[in-house]
Amino acid sequence: MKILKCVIFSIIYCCYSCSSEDQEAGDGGSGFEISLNSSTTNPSIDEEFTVNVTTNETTQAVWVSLDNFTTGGYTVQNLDNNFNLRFNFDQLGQKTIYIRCKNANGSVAEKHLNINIQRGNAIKINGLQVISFYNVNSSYDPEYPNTNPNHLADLQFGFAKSKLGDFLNSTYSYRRWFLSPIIENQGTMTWDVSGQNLFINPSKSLLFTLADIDDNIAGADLLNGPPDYRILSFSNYTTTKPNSITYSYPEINLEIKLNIEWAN
Ligand SMILES: [Ca+2]
Ligand SMILES: [Ca+2]
Ligand SMILES: [Ca+2]
Repeated sequence: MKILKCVIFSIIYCCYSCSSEDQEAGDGGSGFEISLNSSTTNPSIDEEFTVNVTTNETTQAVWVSLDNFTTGGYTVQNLDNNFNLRFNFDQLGQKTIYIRCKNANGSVAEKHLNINIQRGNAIKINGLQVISFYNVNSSYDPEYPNTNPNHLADLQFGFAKSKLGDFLNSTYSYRRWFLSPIIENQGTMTWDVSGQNLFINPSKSLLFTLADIDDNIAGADLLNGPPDYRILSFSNYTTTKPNSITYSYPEINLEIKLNIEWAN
């Protein structure tokens, strides 16, 4: 459980960057050709879809990019000349998927396609209120005396959403999705996130964390873990579609309320 705790904390609170293996674009013009065929051009929020890639020669490395190859790099893998890439997105509107393949001779072929992501039946999370948490009103910053309000917890919540791990396989894992602003010394314990476009398909679950922040890093888990997270589900509410859902965990004195907008 200790390892899991570290993993979840890393997902939510640590920044990491991916390094590129190979930024070389190649010169093309070799007769190596690529064509793309998407299973849909209008996927819904969180919907998995595939882009089928066919090439006239075996692909040995592929670079999938959402920013015209500004970031990322090749994944080296013998992919034959017909393979599928998998995607799911959770931001509305148009997105361009760029795909660059390299053959055994190092020749490069690339194409891109546009998709337009629809809301579908996704809900939108507009707000979160922490009604109570483990040891609320007690000292999380003991460097301050109990007579000083600074001794109270500085709250930051995190959401992680189950997403595809990479383009080449269908493994899902929880990945950091949203990290809230910090509310110092308990404050209002209420966040308006209506401007953050937090859309999620209600069949998906959400991983929730709550921490006391000290100098911009997580100092204490406010869920008294392990586990240092709770999984929030929406599946019991898809018929009644309430504007808010309260989740209670009496064993850790946690009570939170989500404000939700349902799709029409
Ligand atoms: Ca602290
Ligand atoms: Ca404090
Ligand atoms: Ca603190």
